[in-house]
Amino acid sequence: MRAKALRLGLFLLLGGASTPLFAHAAAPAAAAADSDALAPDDGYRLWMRYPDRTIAPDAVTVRGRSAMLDAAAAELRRGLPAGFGPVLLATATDPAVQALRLPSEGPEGYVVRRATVDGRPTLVVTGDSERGVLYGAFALLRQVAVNGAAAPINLRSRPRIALRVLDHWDNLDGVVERGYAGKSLWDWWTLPDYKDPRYTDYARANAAIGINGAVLNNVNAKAESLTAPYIAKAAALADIFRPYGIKVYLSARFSAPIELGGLKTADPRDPAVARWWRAKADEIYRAIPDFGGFLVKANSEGQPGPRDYGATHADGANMLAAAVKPHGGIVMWRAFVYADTDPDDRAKQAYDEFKPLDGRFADNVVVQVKNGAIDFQPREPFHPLFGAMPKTPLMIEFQITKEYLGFATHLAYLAPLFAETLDAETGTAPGATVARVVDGSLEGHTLTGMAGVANIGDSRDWTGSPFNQANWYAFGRLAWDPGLTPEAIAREWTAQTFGRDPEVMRTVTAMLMRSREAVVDYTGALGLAHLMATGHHYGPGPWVSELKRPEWNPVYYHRADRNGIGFDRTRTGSNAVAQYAPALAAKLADPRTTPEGELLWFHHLSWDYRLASGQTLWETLARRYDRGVATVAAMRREWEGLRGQVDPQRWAKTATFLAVQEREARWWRDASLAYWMSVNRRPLPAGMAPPAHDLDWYKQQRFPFAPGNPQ
Ligand code: BDP
Repeated sequence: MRAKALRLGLFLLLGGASTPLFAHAAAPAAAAADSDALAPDDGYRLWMRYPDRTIAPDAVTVRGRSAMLDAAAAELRRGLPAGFGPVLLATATDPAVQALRLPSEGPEGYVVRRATVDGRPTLVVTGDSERGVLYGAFALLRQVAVNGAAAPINLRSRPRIALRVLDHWDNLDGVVERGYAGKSLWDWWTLPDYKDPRYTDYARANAAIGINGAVLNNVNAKAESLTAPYIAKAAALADIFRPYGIKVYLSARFSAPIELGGLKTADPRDPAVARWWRAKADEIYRAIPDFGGFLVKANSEGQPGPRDYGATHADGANMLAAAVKPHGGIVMWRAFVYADTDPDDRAKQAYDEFKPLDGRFADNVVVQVKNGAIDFQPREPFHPLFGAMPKTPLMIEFQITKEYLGFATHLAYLAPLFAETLDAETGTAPGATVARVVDGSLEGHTLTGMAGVANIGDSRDWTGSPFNQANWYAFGRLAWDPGLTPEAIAREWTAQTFGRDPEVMRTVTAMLMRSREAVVDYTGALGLAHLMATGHHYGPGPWVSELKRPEWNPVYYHRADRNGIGFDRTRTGSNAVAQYAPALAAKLADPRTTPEGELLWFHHLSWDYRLASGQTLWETLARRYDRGVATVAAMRREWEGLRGQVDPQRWAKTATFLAVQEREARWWRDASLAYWMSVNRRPLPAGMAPPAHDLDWYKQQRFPFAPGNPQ
């Protein structure tokens, strides 16, 4: 249903059914974008690969002056093809625009329409605010890149989610936790003096997809981020981002009053602690008047927090919220918690800790919940907190960087993963989906948000590979409108990134659309999770069993033995299913009514259990590994077929990475099968090739200095 309705929506959005035609003589020729589409391309321009011959500067007029309107106009002058125009940029308060009686799309929305202004046919880009105008300008550029300059233009849209935020897990020494695209984009050492032009390009790329916030530093935060020198550095970035509608936020280390303020405690109920944070917030707002607020990882994986003092997460969040409240700031408080002292199923712990706090958070706190209850795995059922805290705004957190889906080298388009969670029905009310919890429409919240852990670094193509750009892009587009389909987004991205050649479009979007499921298949299908190697998380490690905390070990998650495999989360096991709404819980309690892709997440089943297909669990699981490898091999062949149709630089990098992916998919397959066979003592299903090495060989693999794993 989503697919049909929304595809139509996109068609309309892109002007498919609009009547007025903005026809200009020179437009069709310019539609081909670059004159030299096959010139080597290092990927730096992302989805902003503008034509060589651009619009005459005076064909874009701006009414009103501000840095944001200037940024919007500059972008159009840089990106619209020669012959296009005239274009007028103005907010809805402008008398000429007012006279047109255009619809309002709210504080951040836009309208792009053809109209007669001062007797001349003009393309009007407008919105209630300058931010709307900015987004309208980028929407126009997208429309032209995707449909060509000659296509009809009649655009209007507004974001469904208020906070559309990238979380950078960037450390002050330049290492990016779970980053696979080089070092941090922020050169903290030369800031605030040197303002790398790249910071502006980062802001442009984000504005183009509607992202309006950036958390600059890692959730595993250092207190130093809150010292005067680092506040000045953050302020320099905020100044650069402001014209593009992006606010900066900082991750706050909860114990900073001790580390920086010399206090004896960080107890949120201690007045001296609250005073310290108020003074700190005042100091930040003096430097960054539109500072967004704090992101906090507390009492999670060793981070300090209110639980250290017997206070609750609400006590901690509310104390910080009070500090930023006078300035209009917010607190994004993460629900990613699991305690080393709690023997209960890790998947249950965040719910158990947070659900009782529903209704106890200040009105400028939003609780940030990962898409699933464990940790950004290739597939997880949606987090049971969605739907369980109706009185609390919940923002969703996705991981754009591919910590668990093959780092930067594997091609895995994540929009299907994001959409799968957003579309999931919570079962709390008819039509209740995770998207409707997140966009606030279900429970009447206006403080709404979507966060994505960024995959951006200082690598020339920003994300470590041309195809990883699609995940940054898709995150922004879904944060703007969680109803867009992954396929529609894939098509948009492909057109802007590789051009509109039909064969390239068809091949690339088909590759994108199958890629995530391939990763699920070759890393462990049917609801298996957390099977990766320790620490760096690179490659398979389903055998790992000796780590200190039980829930760090893959064996804790798969529970495979001679007879069966899977984590029993029904009443006979941890009963995590009971955290879902009753009807859904009942469905998940029975393997026959559990979605096959989540089967072993919820059930421990015999290797001989028969799936709906009639095949045994073991045979299905085993053959999925082959299917995953085969999909990657097919993607390689399809990409090979595009040789000469994509510029040589991006083509070669992608071809090499696909070869790496195929090799590593086989490695995952072989290592996993060798391990499962050592446990279940069953032969491989007929016709399947044996693993290339014995199990010990796979166990002995070591990868010192694998990226993304700060030491
Ligand atoms: C896990 C990462 C770890 C993060 C943690 C988090 O392995 O590096 O610090 O999530 O989200 O996925 O806090």
